[in-house]
Amino acid sequence: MELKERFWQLTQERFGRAPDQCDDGQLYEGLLLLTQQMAQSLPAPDSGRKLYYFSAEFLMGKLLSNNLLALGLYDPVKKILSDLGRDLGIIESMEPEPSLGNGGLGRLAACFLDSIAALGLPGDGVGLNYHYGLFRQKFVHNKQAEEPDPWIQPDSWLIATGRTFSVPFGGFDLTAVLYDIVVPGAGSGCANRLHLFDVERPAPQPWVGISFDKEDIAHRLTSFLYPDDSDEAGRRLRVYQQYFMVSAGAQLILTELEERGFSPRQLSDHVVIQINDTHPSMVIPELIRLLTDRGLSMDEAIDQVSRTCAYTNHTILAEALEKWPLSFLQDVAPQLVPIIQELDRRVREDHPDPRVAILDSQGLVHMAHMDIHYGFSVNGVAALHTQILKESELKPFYDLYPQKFNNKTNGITFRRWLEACNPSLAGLIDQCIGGGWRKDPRQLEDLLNFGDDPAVLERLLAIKQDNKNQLCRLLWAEQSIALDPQSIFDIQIKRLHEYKRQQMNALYIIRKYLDIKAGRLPQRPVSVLFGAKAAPAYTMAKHIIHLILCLQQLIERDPQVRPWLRVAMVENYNVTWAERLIPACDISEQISLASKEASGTGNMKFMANGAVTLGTMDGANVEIAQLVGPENIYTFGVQSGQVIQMYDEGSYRPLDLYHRPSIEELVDFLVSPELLSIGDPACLSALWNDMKCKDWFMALLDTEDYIAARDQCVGDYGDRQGWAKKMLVNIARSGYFSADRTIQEYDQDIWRLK
Ligand code: BZD
Repeated sequence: MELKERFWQLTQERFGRAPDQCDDGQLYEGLLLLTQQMAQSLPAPDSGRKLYYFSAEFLMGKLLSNNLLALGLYDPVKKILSDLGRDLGIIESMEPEPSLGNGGLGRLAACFLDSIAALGLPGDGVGLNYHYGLFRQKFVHNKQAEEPDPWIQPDSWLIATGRTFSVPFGGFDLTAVLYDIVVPGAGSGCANRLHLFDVERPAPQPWVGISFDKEDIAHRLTSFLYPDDSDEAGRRLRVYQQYFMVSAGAQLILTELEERGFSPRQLSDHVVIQINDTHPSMVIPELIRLLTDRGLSMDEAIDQVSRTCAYTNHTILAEALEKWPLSFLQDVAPQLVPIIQELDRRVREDHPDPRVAILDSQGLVHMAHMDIHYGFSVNGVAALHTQILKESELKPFYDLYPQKFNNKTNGITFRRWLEACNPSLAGLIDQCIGGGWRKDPRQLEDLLNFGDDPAVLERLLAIKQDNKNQLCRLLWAEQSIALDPQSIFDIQIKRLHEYKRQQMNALYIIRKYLDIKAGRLPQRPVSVLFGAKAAPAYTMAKHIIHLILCLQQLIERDPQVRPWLRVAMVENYNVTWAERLIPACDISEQISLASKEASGTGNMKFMANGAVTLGTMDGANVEIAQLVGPENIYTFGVQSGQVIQMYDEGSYRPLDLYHRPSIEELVDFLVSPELLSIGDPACLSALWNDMKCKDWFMALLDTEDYIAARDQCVGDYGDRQGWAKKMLVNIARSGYFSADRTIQEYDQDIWRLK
């Protein structure tokens, strides 16, 4: 049946009316069903070995456009709608965004699923179906407030499979119900699945504190995605969530293995499990348990699992490396405890070095250590990150198992992050080099032939201007934020964390504010945009949001400053906002303390959309700098080796830096009468004090260098031709960061699926 007929039939059946009589919500639902049906009819890729990508987070973003693109239906559907006088953009905006992730790690998992399916590789995601994703962020009195974000509607991308698994917790069992989201592969003609487990839940209870009984756990288990630093009760619930996910996931794997006609003894021949950070690490002891239940000896089970599991590390921040008290595990999954003890015993027998033990002297289980000993691959997510893992963070492990370590520099899907979010730029690229880059983003390099073509450079600038105009309209319509579209758009969007140093960006804003007040006008008007959620319990991060919002208000009220400098923090920053902000960006802020940002992926998205990076030599910025050359990126700051040395020696003294007049003036502005009259003195002085005396992520160390580099960048922006050429080189060299390339490397070096 023709697409159009099919759509008519569908809305008739569903709503008793033809599409031209449907409202926007009905059209959205109709398209959802249509897309869903077509995606479901695609076969799974041919399976040799099958990958299961285990992750506590999948930050998928809205799916309608992406799925339409993958199925080759985007243009036909757009045409059908426009013939009806309707706009696909408006219909899409009806879709709620599922926010099942904190940040980069969750978004990476989503990009990977997209690429795995597009490459026609057999690989499913395994995760949890949180009913409320990460909180919805509101700004109240210049502070972040959190609200639950219920995203599941009666019609959604979730398909009830009817499959269930029983998960045994200490003292009771819970039933895991499996929902699937179909992941159609662009151009591959096949589809994979994202498996999300949900708990069968009793009726809501009036909660008075957490009791950790069966009803209480059942009710809470898949309610919330816990932010990366929750309290004791939150941490304990996270262990319940993790075990629930891996136990149900491991049972699914063994069931599918059997359905494919293989025995549990053949697990590693037919299955590979990628463990996305340590959140799913309990899959190792759980699989060992399930295999021994099915008749394998302990030796055989350990051998199978060790040849099946591979681990990805996403951070060197000590506080983010999971260590669970054995007593938690004793409560949650007592059946795992003897297995973990046995794994620890075997490690100690072979390697007496206490630094590589699984269980430490305080009774903590080091999840990453278990992954490294009992997995066959360990990878970092950018060249520098992997080097730091080998040379310092995980050195004792690298000395034991050099062959297990490998690098997989992150990537992004260009289908969402260029084709879908920046159609005008995609169109210009097609005109210049043809459409081959859509399948193979490395072909973007052909754009380099147009580096001296004034017409192409003009078009690049015009498209950027157009995207900025569009963003201004949206910001005004949705958040009452007014910006000058002719100003430079300087953007920092990412989770709020001290190591990402949004506070250093704020110091630059203060520098410019003071200059303007003193009559020293900047070279040209700049708009500084932020988007960031802070974990609800992360006090210092919330203080930084408060500082930024106070600066925003201070400047907004000041007619002398406003024409030259604006600050705007987007409320409830999410994937959808990223898709609007990135195409409109001139300067991409990637200013983490060198060594601390494992990779970054926002940096790659900005680059692909023609923004120029202002960044430290950290994470994948290092690779960006190599690709584009020094004239097309602005780097600054102390190098990672020196930073690591300062931490080792404990030699960093922020107070000494603070006493430099150029810095003291900026930091002291936090507690100036201007700011105190707007903000909360307790928050601002706590932040002021921390910056001077602690400054754990060394913002003051790089402040002067940062200000100089940023001024240089703002100055160079004035040479429009020169700037356009930098944009072009960035776009042209961004193809390396395609997630398709990353996934091909995972497949070649780790998974070996075909
Ligand atoms: O993973 C991020 C890193 O910080 C980035 O540098 C990197 O690019 C991406 C992808 O590899 N890590 C996270 O996003 N981590 C979390 O979101 C997280 C969530 C829960 C608990 C701990 C960390």
